[in-house]
Amino acid sequence: MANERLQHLQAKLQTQELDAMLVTDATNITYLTGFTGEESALLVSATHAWLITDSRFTEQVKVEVTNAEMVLHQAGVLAEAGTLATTHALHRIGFEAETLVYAAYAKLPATVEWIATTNLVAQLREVKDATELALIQRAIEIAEAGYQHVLATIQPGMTEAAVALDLEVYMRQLGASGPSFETIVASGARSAMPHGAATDKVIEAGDVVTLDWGCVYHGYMSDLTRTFAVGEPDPQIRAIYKVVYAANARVTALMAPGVTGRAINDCAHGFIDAAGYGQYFGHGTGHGIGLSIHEGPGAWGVYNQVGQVPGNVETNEPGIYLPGIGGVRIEDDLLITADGAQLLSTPAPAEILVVKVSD
Ligand SMILES: [Mn+2]
Repeated sequence: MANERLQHLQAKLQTQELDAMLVTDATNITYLTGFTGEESALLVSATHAWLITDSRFTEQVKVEVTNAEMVLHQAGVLAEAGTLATTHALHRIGFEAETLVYAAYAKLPATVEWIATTNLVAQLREVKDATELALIQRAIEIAEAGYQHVLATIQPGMTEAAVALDLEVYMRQLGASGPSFETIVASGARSAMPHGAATDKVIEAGDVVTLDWGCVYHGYMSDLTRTFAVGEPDPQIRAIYKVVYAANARVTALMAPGVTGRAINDCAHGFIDAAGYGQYFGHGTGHGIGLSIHEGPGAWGVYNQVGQVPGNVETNEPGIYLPGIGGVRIEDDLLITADGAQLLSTPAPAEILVVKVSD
């Protein structure tokens, strides 16, 4: 699998008129070689790949990497890339403009013509292969098992932070290496904060709870949101839940190859606008997931005119947030297929789920 990925990048070198590509983004290196260490670089020519690293990672490279030659640097990763370029007559080398910081750029050896490139590896990562899809699916299953555990245990008196910790421990027990981002548990009026990370606020009877969470499984991430209530919620919460549920369902029905990010975003925003809640839905409608929690085909903002393609894995996450009252968001993970989209997560209920408060 890793060899195929490397070949896809090598095919791009020709169209970019590059002799080689210097990959410094750690996640991109993982994608191309399987290497999970840090502070290393991957130099890829048309016919060869060198993983430039140091003695801390010698044994790890032997276990993880089969498609690149290990080179241990003495004077720094970038200096070593320059030495390899001279030895192998590589003159025009691309670097990753999004992630190479200026201080590193200033250290690139002057013996090479360095060409800024954008998204070369990121674009490859947008289309998931079978191995990746299986890992994402497992990351979703573990997250959903964690959610069932939360529903079975959450009660008034628990803090948001206690719920988050309990969820994260549960997911790790099932094989996750950790949460895919800081778990959001936003209860009561705090649920009107779209990214309200868990605090020491105590959950009370009648609180709506927005849980936005996911886990990492063998490097791959899930990202889900469910909104439920602990005891009977405010009627306005019940009402906006139905609107968000319908907006989410419309997006799922629309998602297919060729549909642009903008069209998807317009679908969710148009529906919520028409229901009268447009001013309470400020964020985009979704994003790609994979080795990163936010990746291509890009946040679905109004400027995204790129059509979806089969193999994209994306979130669908409309929401409505009423200041002082609370918010609702429903987020699913979907795979773009040949003729539509396949829901990878378990569908949310059409009416808000109410956890019974025990006596
Ligand atoms: Mn998300």
